[in-house]
Amino acid sequence: MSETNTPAPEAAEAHRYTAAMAADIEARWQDVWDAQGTYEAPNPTGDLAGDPAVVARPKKFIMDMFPYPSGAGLHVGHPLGYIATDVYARHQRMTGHNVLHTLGFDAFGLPAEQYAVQTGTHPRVSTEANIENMKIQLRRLGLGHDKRRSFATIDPDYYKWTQWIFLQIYNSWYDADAKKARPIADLVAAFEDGSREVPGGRAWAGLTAAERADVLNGFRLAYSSDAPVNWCPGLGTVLANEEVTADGRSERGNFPVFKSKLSQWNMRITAYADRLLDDLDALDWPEAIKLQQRNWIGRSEGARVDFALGDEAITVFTTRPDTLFGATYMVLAPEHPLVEKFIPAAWPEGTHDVWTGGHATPAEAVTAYRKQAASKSDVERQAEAKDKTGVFTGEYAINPVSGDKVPVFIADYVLMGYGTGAIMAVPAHDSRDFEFARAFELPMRCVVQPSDGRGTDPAEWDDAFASYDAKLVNSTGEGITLDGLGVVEAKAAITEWLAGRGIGEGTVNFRLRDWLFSRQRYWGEPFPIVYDEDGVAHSLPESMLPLELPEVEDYSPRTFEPDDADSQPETPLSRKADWVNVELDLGDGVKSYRRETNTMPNWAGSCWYELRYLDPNNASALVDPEIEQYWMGPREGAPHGGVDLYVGGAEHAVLHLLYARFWSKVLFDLGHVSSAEPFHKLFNQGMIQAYAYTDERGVYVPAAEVEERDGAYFYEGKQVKREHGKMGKSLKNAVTPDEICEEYGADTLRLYEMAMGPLDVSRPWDTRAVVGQYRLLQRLWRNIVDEETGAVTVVDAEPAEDTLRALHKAIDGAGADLAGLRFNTAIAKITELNNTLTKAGRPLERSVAERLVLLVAPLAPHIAEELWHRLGHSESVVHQDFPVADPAYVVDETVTCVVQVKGKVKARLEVPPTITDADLEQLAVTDAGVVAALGGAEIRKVIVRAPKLVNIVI
Ligand code: ANZ
Repeated sequence: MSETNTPAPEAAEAHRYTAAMAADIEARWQDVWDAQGTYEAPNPTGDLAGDPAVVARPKKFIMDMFPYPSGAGLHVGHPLGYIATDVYARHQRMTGHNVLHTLGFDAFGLPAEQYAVQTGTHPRVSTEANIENMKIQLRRLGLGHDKRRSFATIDPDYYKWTQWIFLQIYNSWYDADAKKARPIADLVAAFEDGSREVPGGRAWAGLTAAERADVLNGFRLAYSSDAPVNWCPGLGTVLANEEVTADGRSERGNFPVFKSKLSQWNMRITAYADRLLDDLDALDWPEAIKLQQRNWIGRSEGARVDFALGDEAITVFTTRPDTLFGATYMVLAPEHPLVEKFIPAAWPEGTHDVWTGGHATPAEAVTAYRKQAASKSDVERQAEAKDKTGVFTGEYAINPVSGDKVPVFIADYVLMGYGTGAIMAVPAHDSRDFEFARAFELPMRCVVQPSDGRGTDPAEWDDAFASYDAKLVNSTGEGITLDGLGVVEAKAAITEWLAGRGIGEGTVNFRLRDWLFSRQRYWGEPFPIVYDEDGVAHSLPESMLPLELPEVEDYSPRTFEPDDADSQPETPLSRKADWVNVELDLGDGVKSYRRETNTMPNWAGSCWYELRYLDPNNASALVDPEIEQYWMGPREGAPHGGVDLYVGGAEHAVLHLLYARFWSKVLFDLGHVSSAEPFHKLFNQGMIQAYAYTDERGVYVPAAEVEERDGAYFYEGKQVKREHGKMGKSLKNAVTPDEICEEYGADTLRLYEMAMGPLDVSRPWDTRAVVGQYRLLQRLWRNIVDEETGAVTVVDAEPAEDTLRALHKAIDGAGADLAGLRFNTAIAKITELNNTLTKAGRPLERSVAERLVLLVAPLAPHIAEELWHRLGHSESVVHQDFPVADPAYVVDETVTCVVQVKGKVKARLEVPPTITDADLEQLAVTDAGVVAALGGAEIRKVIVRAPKLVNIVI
């Protein structure tokens, strides 16, 4: 590293591209762009309407996953995606598109609330300060955002519409016949006129208001339920499964956690399971993300089968009804409600010791086991490696096809929330059942002939035989045999047999659960819901939106004695009595109501933000339909519509991306938008990783102060160990974009981040490598500006052939790379061109210099704008046309093609190596020498072997 990057004081370098020069250029052009609204994208109508000629261009809506404005600000890992979309957006603008690119802030959330609890600062105050800070950091990067369209999800003008959408969802139901959401009023009308039966067969007219509300709650797409949740009195809040430890305590604080039935809001996303799955096919998303969504939705085709137990029937869900003859026992989820109904007073004669868990009676065993199971999360219960536990209920059911008596167990590997909460266990062919049967010494029966060479006695196996690719055996019963059938045929045959007897049917099951939508938090959107004196929920009319968050003194939920299981959460909003208790006229006179005091989860605001970018100031609709149609509507290649490019991290595969798809579909069904999908094309950028260093105690030391000597690393003179990790505060290895901008300028930072590797691959940050891109910009500058005088050195002359070849090759390659998000290879091609021009050692011709600047413009917009103006232009480089390659100069070599007539060589043609057969044939048959050789004879056949041979038969 011989070159220094601090500005040199000598006059000789006064016009050199240095960090100081970059800082000046960048600040200057950022001001000009803001003042001139350079990045403003016109809408076809409304307050952001603009130049119809621009609106008439093909549109491109390019988006980033918007940031949460954290107090720590940005490190260089954050803007990777923002720079990538910006480069892409700039290239699209230069290739004739009306480009919408902006960035807002996802600003509700826990960190601001926790900070408020600790410091007393209102979350709005700290969040807005963080947003301001982040805006300064982002502006410095020269991102071409339409700033008129930016907002934060905490703006009342924005969350008014989040609440409005909640009401749309609340006031609709899913019509399974029409396969779409419809207004709840349609359902009420159908109940009233009897065209649809009220559940339970009662007459609508005979129901009280509370009963009607209850019935409708069972249909609404946003509904309240008393689902058991993890209640932690010591923390005063409910917790997600992931926040509870294996022994049933809170991860934070180690307090006991209880399953408690609390009234919570839910979204009926399960109604859309099929459509969420089907519509994935037409989306241009990474396959890995589609797969994650498919697995999360988890569509399983199988059957329900009834097993008789006395007068009761236990219904199981199975994906393998073909293995019914192999079902040698049953398992119910510990919470299964049927269990109470049938447990006998005493263990039946001959009960195996290991089945009882050492308990004196089935009732005692069940109670003890339930308690143990309640303290585990679903994830833990299903963990593959876990030892299988369970206990016998003391009862037997009847296998409907073999007639065998099968013992009924409860065990925590069966979940209440999936299928029917009961399974038929087929230990020979299901690995979980196999392990359980081993542990409890239960019989196993092989009913699928193993195709891997092992025998049919499961007692000799090490694991279950689970393959689908085999034939059924041991499966003959009264009036049915499956023996010899393949799995697929056997499934169909047994399902039909069961259905014929009314003891089973084919069914589809989904893993997807409804979305728990309320939180006991302050810093979120209030629900536009009030309860009347009978506890019946009512929605607020649109005229009362936004329902703003009230000011409170205390932002934290109330906590209780840690073991006070009967306590109830007290949300921060519930303490604000004058806000909670209101007198309202909801259309039937002024009455007293109580407001809902939960708030929405932080996912709500990101479920629809793409729509608000389109029409951010619209006071009468979430978005004007014409504007929505223009930017988002269905089009060729995107049958469900959606954003043209959405870039963000792969960690959002199932939460945000699924929720946003769900809201889109509801809004689409209700006719508010023309797009049924929010994001047509998704791209996951890689992560910027960074080296971290630990001392001999394993403690992280500041990475910036570590020195390298001969491949070893030293901090304060002592050797430290280098490892690879995420960038951030905790590993003491964060590098801020501001530092890099300071040292080299934003254009260098942009180039470095884009040059590090393919966009979707994670890459290690290396501050010492940044200078490489800085030097590229310095050479670019030197190719156009005299460093001593500052004069532009270009000449008005025709470029030489070799220069044109280098130029057009770079234009061709880099242009395709920019359009294909291959920014690293685009930079490599531009670098090569710039080096070639430097080496030529002669002044650049103006036409070459200009095209070089245009090539660089999407990647390093500030220096490009400066050079463009110095080259004598007064218009911004941002809206210039991207150069177009002349194909004649793109192919660097030609190949010689021989043309034969009657087997004799009659011509040699110099052709591009990529010529097509058709073009080559055309060239050959019109070549003067060939025409002469043909002498007017009729051509019978032309054999073309492009690019080397043409053989003409006459
Ligand atoms: C018998 C059987 C035989 C099964 C066999 C599998 C293989 P997916 O594909 O994920 O939908 N199951 C059903 N309900 C369950 C619950 N509530 N908790 C835990 N396991 C449950 O899985 C469906 C299979 O998982 C079902 O098919 C059932 O086991 C089990 F050779 O039934 B199977």
